[in-house]
Amino acid sequence: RNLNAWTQDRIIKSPYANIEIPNCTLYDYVWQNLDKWPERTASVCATTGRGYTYEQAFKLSNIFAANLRTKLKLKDGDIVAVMLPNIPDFPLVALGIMEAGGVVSTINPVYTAHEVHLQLVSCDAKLVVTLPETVSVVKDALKLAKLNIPIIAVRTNDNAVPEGTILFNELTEDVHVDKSCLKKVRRSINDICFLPYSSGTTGLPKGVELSSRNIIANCQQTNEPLIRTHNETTETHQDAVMTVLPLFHIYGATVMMFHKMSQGIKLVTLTKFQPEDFFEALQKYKTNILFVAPPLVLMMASHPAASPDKFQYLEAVINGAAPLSEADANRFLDKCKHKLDFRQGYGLTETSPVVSLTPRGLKNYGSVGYPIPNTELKIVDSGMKSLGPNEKGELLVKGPQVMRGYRNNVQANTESFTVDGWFRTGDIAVGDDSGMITISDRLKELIKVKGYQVPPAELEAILREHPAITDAAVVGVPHPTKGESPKAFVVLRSGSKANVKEISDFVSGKVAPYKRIDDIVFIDSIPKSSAGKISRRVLKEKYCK
Ligand code: 4UV
Repeated sequence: RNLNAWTQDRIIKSPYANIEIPNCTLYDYVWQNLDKWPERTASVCATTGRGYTYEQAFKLSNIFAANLRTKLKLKDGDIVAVMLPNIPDFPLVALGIMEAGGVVSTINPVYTAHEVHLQLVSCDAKLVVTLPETVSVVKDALKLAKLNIPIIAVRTNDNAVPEGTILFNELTEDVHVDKSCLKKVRRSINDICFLPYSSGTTGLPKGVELSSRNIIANCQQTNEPLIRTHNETTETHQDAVMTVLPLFHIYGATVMMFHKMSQGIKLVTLTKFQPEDFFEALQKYKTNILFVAPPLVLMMASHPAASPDKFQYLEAVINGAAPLSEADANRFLDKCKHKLDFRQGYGLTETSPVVSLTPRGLKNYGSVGYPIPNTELKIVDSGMKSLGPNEKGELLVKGPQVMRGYRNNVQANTESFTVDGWFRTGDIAVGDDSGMITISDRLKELIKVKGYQVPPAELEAILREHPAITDAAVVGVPHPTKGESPKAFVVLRSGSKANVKEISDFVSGKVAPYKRIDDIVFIDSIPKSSAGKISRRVLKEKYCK
């Protein structure tokens, strides 16, 4: 490993040798080794034990793809919204859509109709896949969006299926479907296959255009022997990864699903998070790899049911999605009676997601490690001048995992990339002499609650819809278990009366539970820059100390 990471131009090079990116679609990449492990479990539900072997998953997903083309007339490049929790069918749905030439746009299954409709309109979805339990939310969203597109329901139990939906299970069981239609699919490595949503540095959530090349590159980059977190699947060994973090988020999708399936690993899916079920499943399925976000680390360190035996099979635990303190990492590690490979990854939806990862054995838990192969970093000041070792500034990234751009958003793309092609992360970082990165702050507006994105602009738009409110601003404030929580500042229309509860309920009716605002302060005016931008720093300094 080359630790002379800094170049004369103050670019931090990856210490690892470059990797090759195979020229294929993500769909082909994930299934490329299928014949090595057809009988191994691909995915299994942690609570019911329902699941699929690799061969079953491939076959059913393939039939689903053919039905999407023939019965539902899906065309190359069509967007399919997937609003599902972690279920063993998730990879069959996602890969089937890709095989049929479609693009998967994932939606958080706890979203309200208001949130779902915004994404359906923005991505111009041609189909929605969801659970029977969330069909009514999707129907309400379609009404709000004035859209009339088919809904496919994935049945996971004996519950009734709402009217007007197509059963996923029927689309995977029709073995007589003509598969020749799949030969007509024309998707290449540079076409988008995945369209998750992220607010980026500012504004509302935007579609992040990820190509097969972006995601395949990220899988290959994290296969590097010094940083990989998995073992090889062999005749006698199969790793099991616990997918407790959501598969709709890029961390779950690439790191836990696409990458791990390309390596023949078992996905243990947890649909509904209950600490006791989670601990039991860790032990029952002998889960040896676990990806976490800071609130989960805190919970594992402190929950009464978290006895050391629950963690006995864990070999690698990787934290990402939000900052974790060394003290919290150690609190969890003290609970485990055996030696664990504890790592920290850093990345963004826009970078497929992994940018950096700590190498095996590195005990600096506050750091996010070195840039992964084929990745270059730069740290710049506010005037975009490159900084050197031990100087704090905004982190910029170049690499094959960086998105093509935000969908239909020239302005956001111009703001997010420098003229010479560096992607601006909006995070404040520092690199030491060896090129090891520590994330120290966030420059961008984004709030992260339990690792989930909460874009202030989205909450501000909702607050401004309230009849008693003329102006509003939202900032993130530190929270002991969630990492951050949103705090709102509102200016009431003169003569109007509205109390904290009324406003809080108004917002809660439109957003997912983790975006709710309980902390509301009434002020006379929102401080703004001369260009009319909200001065969030001023609000934080004045009211959040
Ligand atoms: O777009 P997003 O919601 O994406 C993520 C990605 C999480 C990842 C990525 C690669 C990994 O290997 C992994 O373990 C987890 O969350 O949010 C992107 C923003 O989240 C913050 C940072 O502000 C990003 O711009 N963030 C992500 N990872 C870290 C982090 C981290 N390890 N430490 C501090 N902040």
